[in-house]
This record gives sequence, structure tokens and C-alpha cells, in this order.
Amino acid sequence: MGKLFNVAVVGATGAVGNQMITCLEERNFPVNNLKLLATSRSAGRKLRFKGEEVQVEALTETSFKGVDIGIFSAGGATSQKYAPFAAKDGCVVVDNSAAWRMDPDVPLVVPEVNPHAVAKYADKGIIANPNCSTIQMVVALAPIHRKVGIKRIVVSTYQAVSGTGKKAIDELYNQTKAILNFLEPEKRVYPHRIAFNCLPHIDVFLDNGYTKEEMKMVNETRKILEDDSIGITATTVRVPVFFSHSESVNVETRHPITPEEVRALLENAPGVIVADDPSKNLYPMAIDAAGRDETFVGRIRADESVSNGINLWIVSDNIRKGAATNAVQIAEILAQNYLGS
Ligand code: NAP
Ligand code: 3JN
Repeated sequence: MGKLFNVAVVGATGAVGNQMITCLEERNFPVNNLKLLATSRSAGRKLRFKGEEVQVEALTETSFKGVDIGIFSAGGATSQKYAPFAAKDGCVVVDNSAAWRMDPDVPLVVPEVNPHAVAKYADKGIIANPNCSTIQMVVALAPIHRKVGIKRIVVSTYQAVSGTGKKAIDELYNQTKAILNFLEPEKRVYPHRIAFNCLPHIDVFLDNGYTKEEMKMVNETRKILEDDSIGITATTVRVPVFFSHSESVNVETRHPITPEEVRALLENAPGVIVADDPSKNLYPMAIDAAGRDETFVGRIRADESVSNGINLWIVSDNIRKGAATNAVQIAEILAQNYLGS
């Protein structure tokens, strides 16, 4: 039998943390002991892992003694503060927040795209998991970039409320129910109503007029594809969908490529399923991607307004591939190639 690892999930009671526990179980990650961490408010709660109840503990600076791998999804401030304590105690951190993603000493990894970058974990003991919108886009675009080079990307996203966490899932449900019952919907999470609406506003606005989510897509894509020359512009939009982000992506390539060639490339790409048959109304949809780990690509066609332009529609489960699955895949690379005896 291979080595077993002591694993901690930080933010275990959250939307992503809960999915982390499920992913560790579904993928049969070699867990010896599982430690579940959250705020002191959740300490004592019990969550299930492999048929057993595991008690949630309050996160402290000493939580990581004896832990091999810590998977964090408790927000940037928590990661910023506690990842160094974990690393100091020899626990390798896989962090789901934006806190460390652009640190030059921290690798930013999507296993289908740049698994080699995991090796750099040794610099700080931290590996960053990209933003969900970035992950699904690079899974689909990396094969195109490798084949013909990508010069420019124009992306618009249609992001599910689960990306904002548990409270936002409740907000969409409660507002929808209120409106259908002719009641006044309450706003707690978003600045405007999300039910039956679209908000071109994800994360905070920056001085350049973009939102932070939009700039995450720009900077993270360049880091993962290891190419700062790619021009990228993003508009990120919250839509009244519970699970799975959808993206309209327009790419201009350096060398010509036909839609048929893109389709063939993506049919052989790891983690991608091509769903593209307009004659049968077949295209990726949020409701089909939810609960799956693959990234679905369709509506592949030439952009007739430029030479070397391709349009794609890319859909993936934001909580699974966009967060938990990607993080557990990174932990698998660590366990198999770097931490095994
Ligand atoms: P959520 O449902 O609101 O859950 C937040 C979790 O973090 C809860 O378990 C909460 O514990 C815990 N937590 C918050 N502050 C903490 C602290 N000071 N110490 C210990 N635990 C703390 O949010 P979520 O949707 O799961 O997202 C959590 C984080 O994951 C986000 O802030 C973001 O950084 C990251 N994320 C990344 C992606 C991505 O694109 N890769 C997508 C979504 C989220 P309690 O239950 O005890 O309050
Ligand atoms: O809104 C989404 O669909 C994805 C949200 C991601 C997120 C939410 C709160 C804080 C992040 C992230 O992963 O970039 C963060 C953060 O860590 O900054």
C-alpha cells in the first residue's frame, strides 16, 4: 500500500470546503487522518467523511502540527495569516484563495495545463489554486495556445451564485421564492437583486474600471500559460444560476486554425468534453456541467470579423473543477510525485 497522508481542510463548513471533503472521498485520496477546520463558531459540528463523523475544530496557529497537506478555502485573509504557520510546521498548503496566486514564489496550477509548476511548491510550501473562471478557460485554451499561439482573448462570463458561497445560494433561492409569491425580496449578499437579473459586478471595482474578478482572469491566465504577451480583456457577470459558470470566449490566434481543427484538438484534450452539434441543439449548459469534473466546450466557430479568430462557449462546475476538484488534483500530484516516500 502507498503512503497515507494527514490532511486538513480549512473552511470545511463552507460551500467549497464541503465539496473538498466529498472530492477527497470520491477520488479515494490516500488519507490517514482528516482534520476539519473552520471558525470557533463551527467548532464541535460534525461532518461525514467515508461513513464516519469528523468533528470540526477551530483554526489556530498550531492546527497544522503533524499535518502533511492543508487545503485552504476560508478566504484570502485566513490564507494570508495561516498558510505561513502551516508551512512552518512542514504542512504543504494548497490554497484556494487569491492571497498567494500572483506571488512569484508560489506556483499557480491547473493539473491539465501546467502540472510541472507544482515542483515550485518547495519555495514557500504553498501552491495556489486559480480562480474558477480562469481554471475552466485555460483548460480549454491551453491546447490551442500550444498548437497555434494565442494573441488575444475577449471573455464574458456568466457566473453562478455558488461562487459567492453558501449565503448567496440561499439569497437566490429566497429571492426567487419571494418574487414568485408576490413578496418583496430581501437583499443581503449582492448590492442588487440577483433573482431574475444579471449583475456585471463580481468582487470589488478597481481604479481601472475593471472588477477584481476580471483582473484575476487576466493575470492568472498569463501566469498559468506562462505567456505575458497574451492580450486579455474580461467582463464578469453574476447570473441567477446555482451551479456552473459559463463563458463566451473569443480568441485571436497567432497562426491560422480552423474550427474543425480546434474541435479535434479539444476532443483529445485532458479534462475537456466537446459538446458541439447545433443540428441537435447540443451545446454546453450549466445544468449539464453541474456535478461533473470536466470542462465542456461547444459553439466552436470562426470569428468572421477577423483573420485567425475563433469563438467558443465554455462551461464547468465552479465548485468542483473551479475549486475543490482542481485543489484535490494538485494534492494528488504532490502525494504521488513529491511527498511519497
Ligand atoms: P463560504 O461558504 O462562505 O464558507 C467559508 C468557510 O471559511 C467556512 O467554513 C467558514 O467557517 C470558514 N472561515 C471563514 N473565516 C474563517 C477564519 N477566520 N478561520 C477559519 N475558518 C474561517 O465560502 P466558500 O464559497 O466556501 O468560499 C471560501 C473561500 O474559498 C473564498 O473566500 C475564496 O477565497 C475561495 N474560493 C475560491 C474559488 C475559486 O475560484 N477557486 C471559488 C469559490 C471560493 P464558518 O462556517 O465557521 O464560518
Ligand atoms: O465569484 C465567483 O464566482 C468566484 C469567487 C471567488 C472568490 C470569492 C471570494 C474571495 C475568491 C477567489 O477565489 O478569487 C476570493 C478570494 O480569495 O479573493
